[in-house]
Amino acid sequence: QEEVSKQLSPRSEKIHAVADLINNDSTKNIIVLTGAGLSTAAGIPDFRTPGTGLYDNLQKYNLDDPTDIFTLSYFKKKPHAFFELTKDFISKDYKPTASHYFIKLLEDKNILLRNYTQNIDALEVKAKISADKLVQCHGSYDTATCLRCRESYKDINVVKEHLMRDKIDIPYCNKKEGCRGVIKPNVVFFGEDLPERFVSMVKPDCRKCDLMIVIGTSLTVYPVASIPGFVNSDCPRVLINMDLGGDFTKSSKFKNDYFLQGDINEIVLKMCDYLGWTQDLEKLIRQE
Ligand code: CNA
Repeated sequence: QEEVSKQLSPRSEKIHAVADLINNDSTKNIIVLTGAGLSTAAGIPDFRTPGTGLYDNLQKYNLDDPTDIFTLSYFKKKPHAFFELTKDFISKDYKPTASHYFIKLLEDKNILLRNYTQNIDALEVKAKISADKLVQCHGSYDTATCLRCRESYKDINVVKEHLMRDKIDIPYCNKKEGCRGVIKPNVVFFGEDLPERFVSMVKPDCRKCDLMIVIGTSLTVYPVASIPGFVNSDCPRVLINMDLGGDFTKSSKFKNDYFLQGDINEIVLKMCDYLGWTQDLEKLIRQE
């Protein structure tokens, strides 16, 4: 904490210092690691913000622990809670935030190596970040798998149709005679393996990374929370978040850490203003 705060001069100076790093000619391979905080401005609650976070608002499900709702053993016994939450989520048309488009802008400027996202809302896809530039570390709702026969459902509408009925109808598999396994969207639950794409890409990407920008995550869910620690020790790292988290607090190895504390969109818009990117950003937003 002390080490990080030493670098913290008045906020706009810090924002400008980070913007200068982004704009530096030698910066060519930026990794942006994102979490649920990126999408709160779109109206999607995160997990852990006291009061508004999902973990403080699951009373109706009578869970022993709020993480049960994303735990495989619980889901196998009681899939209703997760599907009710999913129904609520898929019935709304959430829009990407300005900060999602900022990541797209980094791609357009040819300096985005990759966006590793923990989010399952696919707002990165809506913001048109290319599939090649995106790693959805915790999966997505786009596809689903039968938990019994492991057959893949490439069309998530099979699940959606069941959920959108008046009373939630659990989607059961009919690919093989008599299977009747529950069809689970391919979002990664606690204790499940992360997608192969994450496993194979994360370390090589981090070796190439020359600027790590972490946005809107408490850095508590592993292995993703380890990503900022995989970059070379001379790589500058930036955390844009309400609170400090992960190894940004006790970074002995990393000497170039920046903590931009505050509201994500506010900070990103100030950064774009300083970079002279505001018009480009607005153009992307308008193209929505
Ligand atoms: P988290 O633990 O809830 O942390 C979110 C962080 O963002 C917290 O530190 C907040 O203080 C911070 N934050 C929230 N809003 C803002 C804001 N406007 N400005 C600045 N900071 C803000 O969530 P993590 O992403 O760290 O946890 C990983 C989980 C959350 C992943 O498995 C996700 O799948 C899961 N999740 C995803 C979504 C989504 O897809 N939108 C929503 C809720 C949870």
